Amino acid sequence: MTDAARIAAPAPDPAMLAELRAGLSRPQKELPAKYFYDQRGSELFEAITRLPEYYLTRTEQALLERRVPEWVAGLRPRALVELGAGSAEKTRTVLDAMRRTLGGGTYVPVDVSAEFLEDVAARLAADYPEIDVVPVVADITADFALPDILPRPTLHAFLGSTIGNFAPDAAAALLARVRRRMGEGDGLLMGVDLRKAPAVVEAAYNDAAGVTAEFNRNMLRVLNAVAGADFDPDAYDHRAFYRRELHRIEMHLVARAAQTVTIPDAGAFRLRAGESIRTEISCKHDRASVDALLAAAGLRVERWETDAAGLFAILLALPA
Ligand code: AVJ
Repeated sequence: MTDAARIAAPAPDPAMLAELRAGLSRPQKELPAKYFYDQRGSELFEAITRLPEYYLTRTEQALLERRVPEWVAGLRPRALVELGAGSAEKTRTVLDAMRRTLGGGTYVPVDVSAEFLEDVAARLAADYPEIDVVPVVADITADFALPDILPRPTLHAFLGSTIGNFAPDAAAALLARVRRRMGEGDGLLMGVDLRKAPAVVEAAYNDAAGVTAEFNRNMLRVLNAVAGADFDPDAYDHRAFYRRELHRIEMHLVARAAQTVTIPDAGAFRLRAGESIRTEISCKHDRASVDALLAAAGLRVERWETDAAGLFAILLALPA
């Protein structure tokens, strides 16, 4: 293949095709949440974070502003590795504290959305001349490489309740991979969405302006672009509902009429009218469930902070 042809039509990665085929072959069809985040998906998520119903981001931001200065002053990290960095707005609180404590450091934002990550990294590098910004494009659900020489102590950050996208076993496995990179003196800063009245959670994932619905449908556009699928995004309704027994909200795309979807080299998949594809789970936690996840990963809570209404928590974890 010539370089020009490769750029025009990148061959879909076989592992991606296998993952899509497996997900669409289950009784409850499902697709991995990471496919929300192309440039447009990352922008739609940013819009979600500003919605009145989406309490998560602003609550977490206030908690970070309240506690990160003292937590960073205690740990004195020389590097920050952020998993699923997104727009990195909240990260500024941590970078400000690093700058104040040690005068600089290294920032490694890790994200699946390459384009978006480049923009964010360039903006942060301009705003923080004393910080080395080293972006890494990677899927945090797989094992990925970090720069060889990371200054220590290193603070790992996993904010925004992204841990909620993983069911408990997968969440513990992901945290265990983070733990394996950590040594004595390193820390993990994490944000978790807490259990609360289901109506409050459901409102956050069913906003009145319909931004979450567009974000959900965007996954089908992403898969059309990266896997050559032929989804008709307008043929699906957004649905999000809380499952009390599993302490999680699920997002689905519901086919309005019967659909046949073809993904070259992965197969043809049929949906009945009313059948859904699950696109995301967002697990909600409490102190006990967080303690259990961390313990399974070889970590323990050192600091824990929640807002007065008990909506959200941030925590600093250390090797157990
Ligand atoms: C970025 C995974 C934390 O689960 O709340 C927002 C993504 N989905 N609205 C979440 C999301 C629907 C978000 N996370």
